[in-house]
Amino acid sequence: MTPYGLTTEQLTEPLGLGGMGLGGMGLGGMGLGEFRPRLSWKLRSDRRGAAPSAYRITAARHEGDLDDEARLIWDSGRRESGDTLLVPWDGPVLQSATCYHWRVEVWDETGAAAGTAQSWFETGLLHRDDWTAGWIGRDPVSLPLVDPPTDEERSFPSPAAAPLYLRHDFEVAERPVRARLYATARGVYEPSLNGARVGDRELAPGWTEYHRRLQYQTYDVTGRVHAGVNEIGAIVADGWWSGHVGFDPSRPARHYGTATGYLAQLVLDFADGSRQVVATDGDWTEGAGPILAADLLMGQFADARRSPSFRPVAVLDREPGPLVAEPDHPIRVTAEVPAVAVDRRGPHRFVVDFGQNVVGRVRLRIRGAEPGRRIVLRHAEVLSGGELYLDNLRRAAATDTYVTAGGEEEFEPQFTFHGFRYAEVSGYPGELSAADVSARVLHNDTPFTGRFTCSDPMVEQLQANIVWGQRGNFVAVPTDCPQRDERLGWLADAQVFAPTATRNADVSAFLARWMRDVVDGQDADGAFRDVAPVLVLDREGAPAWGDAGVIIPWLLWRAYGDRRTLEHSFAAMVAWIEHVRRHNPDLLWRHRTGNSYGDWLQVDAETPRDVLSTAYFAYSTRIVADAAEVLGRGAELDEYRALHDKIRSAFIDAYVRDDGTVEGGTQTAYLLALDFGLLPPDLVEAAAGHLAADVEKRGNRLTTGFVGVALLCPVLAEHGRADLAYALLHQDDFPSWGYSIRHGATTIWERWDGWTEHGGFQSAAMNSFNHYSLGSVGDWLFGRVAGIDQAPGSVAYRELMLRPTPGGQLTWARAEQETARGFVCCGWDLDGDQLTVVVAVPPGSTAVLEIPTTDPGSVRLDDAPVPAEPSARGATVRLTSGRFTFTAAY
Ligand code: RAM
Repeated sequence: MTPYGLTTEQLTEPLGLGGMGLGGMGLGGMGLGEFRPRLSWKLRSDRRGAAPSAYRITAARHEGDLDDEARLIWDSGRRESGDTLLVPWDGPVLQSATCYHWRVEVWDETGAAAGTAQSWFETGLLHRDDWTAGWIGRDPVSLPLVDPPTDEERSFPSPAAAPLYLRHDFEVAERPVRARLYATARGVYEPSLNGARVGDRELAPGWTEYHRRLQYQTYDVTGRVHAGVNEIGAIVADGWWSGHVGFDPSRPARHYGTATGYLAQLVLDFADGSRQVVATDGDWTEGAGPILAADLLMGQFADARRSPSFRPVAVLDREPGPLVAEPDHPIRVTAEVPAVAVDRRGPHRFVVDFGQNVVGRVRLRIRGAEPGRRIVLRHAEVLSGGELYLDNLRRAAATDTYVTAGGEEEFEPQFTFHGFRYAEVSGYPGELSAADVSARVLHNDTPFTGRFTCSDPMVEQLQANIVWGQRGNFVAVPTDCPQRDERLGWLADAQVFAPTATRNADVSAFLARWMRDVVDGQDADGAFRDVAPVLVLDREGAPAWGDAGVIIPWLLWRAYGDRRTLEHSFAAMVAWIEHVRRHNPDLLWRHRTGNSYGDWLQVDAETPRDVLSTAYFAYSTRIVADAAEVLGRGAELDEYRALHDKIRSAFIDAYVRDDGTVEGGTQTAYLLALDFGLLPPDLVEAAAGHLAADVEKRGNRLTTGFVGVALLCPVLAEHGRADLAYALLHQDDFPSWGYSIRHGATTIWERWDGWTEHGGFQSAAMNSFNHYSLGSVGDWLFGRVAGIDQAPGSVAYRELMLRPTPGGQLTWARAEQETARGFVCCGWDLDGDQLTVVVAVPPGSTAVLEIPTTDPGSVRLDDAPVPAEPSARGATVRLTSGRFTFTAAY
């Protein structure tokens, strides 16, 4: 058995780590006590039954010192514990800007030493006093630097708001042995050193509730600073700070501020122990450069003929403000998708098809253009009549313009992003070849650690569409969509999709960071909002929307063992329940339901809003009680268990009849009542029957919207109707996942009827082709089709419940997940009446495997008979860790 995959605060070898306190202001989590990052490791073994029994963590300032007991700065000693997850740093108080190496040593269940692994993390600037930099920017009263705007530029802000080009020369006597750049912006920025870009982050510092928390980034620039004169610089564009965000047309009001700014500090350490700090101050210069306008929604305008001219900056602010170290995976370009077709549409005009709806931007190579040629790129998710369909982008112009300088050129905008499968390139000189154009994909670079495969290409396409939807919408915050003038952190979308997201990728740090925005957005009455960060929709969140504030911290605990986010969110979770209770003393949630969206975008059904709201009130209350239990808060546990029981009784009295029908009679009404455990036990079967009957009477078709759809297949399968769940999965008549795929979808559509044969496009006012919400079925593909799930009460896949479910037209299916504890796999394969089941359980975990066999006596492991308990679904086998291949009669 060996440890591997070491992380600090759920990140691999993070540079520039600081504390995170929920809602906490201040640097590095100041005010929340000392910063104690949490250390984790995974385990693997070739031996069945391997499990950890003890661990020891040692830490040192230098890697080599880990071997020298006398030089350790922390030695946990041998701890008799199987813990592997999020063990808090217990060494000396951490210093700013310091690298710490740590090693974990593990013992197995026999007490034998089982190997070691090591890793490191480096702290950021943890204290206010570490910052000497001031905010710099453009003097608001200075004259515009550039010519009056042309027609193309008019859709952008005034030239005075052109991106800031910043520059400063500094001298050093010798090469530093270590150099770090700490930087952030009011806007989005790209730092540079001696003429070359620093780092590979995109759209830094990301988007947070800026007035509460602004993230700074740390870059290792050792080797980039030389003796003599060096030049440090940056470009800063509007981004979320002062650009167009969401559907609020009042951009001139600016959401966070009227002007962009930059704050940076370069810390140079020399061999003799001396230190030099180069910080943003009044000595820097600023100017306008080739990028004359850049906006997340509108696009970018660059004139390559221009070179920046510089003048003194204005010092905007000497206080750094509520800085926090970047706590999660930054946005990066993670893939480059080649053009699959380039179609010439006229002189200098081409339509490019990338074959995949992506989020990012186009990279274009241009050869031999005359200086001053204007090349314009427009983007669309779909075509209409062979041309770009732009209406559904609403106000998002998504247009990039490049004015050539001549010669060999490459253009890729850097301060914008678009959602597109197609791009129109006009003004291009000569023939555009597919080799000269590609789509660069960007998103928060969460490690994609899950894989689902099966025998049906259509279902595999569904999984691919789900993953592309996740990539495209985990950009800075979990967004509803990436293309139109919206791109907001909608709470319901995030909570219905989050379980699926945790299957596909390690989104632990990403969602935990966003939860702080959700909590910060809570109003004084305890209401979470519909979106976070809060920019629009300034009222209480709707049922199932606001509830994300309760559901996601609980999910992060269940999926990743992140107790701290649960702890830090707990008061806010309680306040949300109290907000609903206060305004609904009869416990039916009918008041203060915000914009009450109901089962948003349901088809041919209308789930009563109060049924949905009250079900969610009960569900969230139960989670709060469960969370209280985990956190050892007895008073709240009793309080919210009792409240849950009362809400459930009120639900039954108001909405459930003796024949098991639920008010409204819709699929979603039954799904909520069944999945949230709201029905009297003796009516469960009848209610499940009504649900199945509704699906059947519609010819195996669904009616569910955002809220119900996540529960549809799981609940049917749970109640003995896996056949119907599969019928829905394979359905390709309207409405279904398969319908969109049959019509070319490469991402999940916002609406079942985004485009139909009978109606064409849905209203352009709201019709995204890249919305992940209806992709929440992905959790079921992993959990039940392939069969990886965890027992109730299990945390981070410690007690696995493996339930492979052959069915539908599938002959095999398999899921793999690199969980926080290690590798988990479950797959099945049907060959005539012989079933093969392959599973992997990581050290320290156990599993209950249900083998769906017709004959429990036929179960064999490694070709030898193995005792299996007969069970309702066939046979049950209890497993410790290891890899196993079973066969059984089917
Ligand atoms: C739409 C968003 C989002 C949804 C809300 C109710 O505008 O795209 O997906 O949650 O409405």
